[in-house]
Amino acid sequence: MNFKEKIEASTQARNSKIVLALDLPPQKRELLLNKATEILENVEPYVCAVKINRHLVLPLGLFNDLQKIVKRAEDYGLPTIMDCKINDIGATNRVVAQHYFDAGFDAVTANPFVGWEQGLKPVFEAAKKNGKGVILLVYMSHKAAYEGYGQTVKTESGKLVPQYAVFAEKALKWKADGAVVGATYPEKIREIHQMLREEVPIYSPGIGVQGGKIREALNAGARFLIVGRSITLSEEPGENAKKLRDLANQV
Ligand code: BMP
Repeated sequence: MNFKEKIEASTQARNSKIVLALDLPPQKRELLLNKATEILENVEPYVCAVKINRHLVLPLGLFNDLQKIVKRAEDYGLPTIMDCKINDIGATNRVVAQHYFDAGFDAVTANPFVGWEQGLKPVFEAAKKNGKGVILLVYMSHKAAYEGYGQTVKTESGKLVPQYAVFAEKALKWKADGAVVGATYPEKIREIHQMLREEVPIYSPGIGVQGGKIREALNAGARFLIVGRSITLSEEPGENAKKLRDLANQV
């Protein structure tokens, strides 16, 4: 099973489109590990995957305490995504991706801005070799996203198009396992979904704290909803994850 099939099977089996972004603010290493583990335990029945960011990798260490979290997610049968937004020369990208795959992650995120040859090609090759996935950034959720993802660029044939349309085309051409489009821009999700259709599922972060709405994101074509602080910083992460899952299932 490739990553796309793996997360699709998980979303069906668990009846959830929510990807938990297991992000926590800085705190003592031991507290952080305990808190992250506790949240994962409570939230696990209501999500289809776990996304980990440098919030945990930096303080816990990839081949150190973080392994306990990755292993636990795996034991629950949850696919894991390392949100490393790979963005360097190919030789470096290959090493970075390989470390995350060796640490047990099922997929990595990457920035299509670096291009293919000596850019992301080695990442896609490493993913294929290891049976892992690559999810590309297509339009981010933050306010300034238009400055990069929204700028007008000239294609090789001289046509003027938005940057995100070029990235969506790359996602199709490179057979990416997913495309990140912010829930804060449902109109962009709609437009990008029309290009990607069911071939490349849209992962949509920015729900809750950043202002994105579950209903709008799903109606526009998002397949998965990435949710962090609305769950991780709440008094009852499990209850909140359940509410968000149920809300998503009503759409
Ligand atoms: P939150 O739900 O707390 O806003 O967290 C969203 C998560 O998704 C964070 O880990 C963030 O780094 C990530 N993310 C995002 O918010 N917008 C993007 O466009 C891409 C992301 O990876």
